[in-house]
Amino acid sequence: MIEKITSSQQAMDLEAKYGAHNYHPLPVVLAKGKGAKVWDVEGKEYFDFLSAYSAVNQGHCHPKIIKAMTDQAERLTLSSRAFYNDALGVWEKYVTEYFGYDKVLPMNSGAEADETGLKLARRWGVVKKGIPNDKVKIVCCEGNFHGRTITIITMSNDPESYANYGPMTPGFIRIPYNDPDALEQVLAKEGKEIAGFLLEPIQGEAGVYVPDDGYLKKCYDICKKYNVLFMADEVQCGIARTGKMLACDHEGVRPDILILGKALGGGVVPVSCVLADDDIMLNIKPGEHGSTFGGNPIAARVSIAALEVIKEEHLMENAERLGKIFREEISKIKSPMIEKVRGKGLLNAVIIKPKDGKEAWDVCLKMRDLGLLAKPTHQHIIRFAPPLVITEAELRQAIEIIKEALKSFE
Ligand code: IF1
Repeated sequence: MIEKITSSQQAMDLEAKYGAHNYHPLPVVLAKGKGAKVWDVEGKEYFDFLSAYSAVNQGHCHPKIIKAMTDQAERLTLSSRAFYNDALGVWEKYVTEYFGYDKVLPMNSGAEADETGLKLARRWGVVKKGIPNDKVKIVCCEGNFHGRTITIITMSNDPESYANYGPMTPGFIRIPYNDPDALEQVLAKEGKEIAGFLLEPIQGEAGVYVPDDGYLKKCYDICKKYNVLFMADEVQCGIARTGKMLACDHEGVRPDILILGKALGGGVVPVSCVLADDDIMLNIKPGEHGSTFGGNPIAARVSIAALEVIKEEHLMENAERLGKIFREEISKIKSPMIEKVRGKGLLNAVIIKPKDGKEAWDVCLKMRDLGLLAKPTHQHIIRFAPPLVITEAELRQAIEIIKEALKSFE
């Protein structure tokens, strides 16, 4: 029998009883979304300040993106890559010109795109750099988050991500983030067997850790010096989120391997991809990598619309301008619970100092009651990342809610 949801509690009870317990969601049940707002089952309105971890940059249910999906869905939803379809090539041309690369490999989730980037780098290392197949290595960073597969959690130093999942994948070296000397040292020592350096230009899960100015460029130059590929995971900080199309654009760095996901699909369908030039991309031959849904017609049409919206609605500029207002206004709040605010564009986080046993989770519950949804990462950090379509008026209303929530703990 298919249940009809008439209350939030009913929905939460169903998930508790029948769903895996691999999340601890904030107790709110969303039923509708539009732009920067969402509504729960009872019709209460909230500002969405998580944007599904930056997948909904274009705002919930953007009409242009929804139309692209429904138009295609009535014609052809899936061809697989066993045959061609009349949408994939159109998207491939559009997205390679949009970001300035020779080729693109379409996948679905961010993790799949990161895995694809790792395979492309290792394959290039073996075939083009001449690294012995069983020796090829990738350098990654402390505090990284690149997804949840067993190879990807191998790179993690967060036990919540990797503990008790059995043996890890060989071939990774982890160095401190925001430390170009650490990269220089490891490449000087082992560079001959290293194919790539994978990093997030801003570490999202680590709590919106923005590295020092110049860090990306220094690392890029060090990678060039040792013939190592610079691999940027822009799954979360890309697609205009930080006020530039890519977070790497703040330093004029062009990654050798660019990994995209989340908002690439406008928060409507899973679309991810890897962009690279021929020298890297064409080492994977037909039949050596793929995915059932990767590059499907709906994903292709939705992603074109999602990227058009970013430019048509000047969402980069909006993120840059409103992000500055957000950080300025939050910094003015006199609250013993605000330790620090940091971020770039509309990817921001507030570090919360616990007070009288109340911490970030309690602040998020209070903000929920007042009409704003956000969630803590690593216990004391609240990420604030609204859809990039948010208006200045909405942002200022949201800031008032944050102020009121913090004030309630005084
Ligand atoms: C969860 C975190 C954020 C990502 C970067 C790849 C991926 C992600 C930089 C993988 C995904 C999501 C996954 C989601 C929560 C969220 C998250 F808290 F897990 F770490 F945003 F910070 N690269 N991040 O941020 O993309 O396979 O999920 O499409 O797993 O709980 P995905």
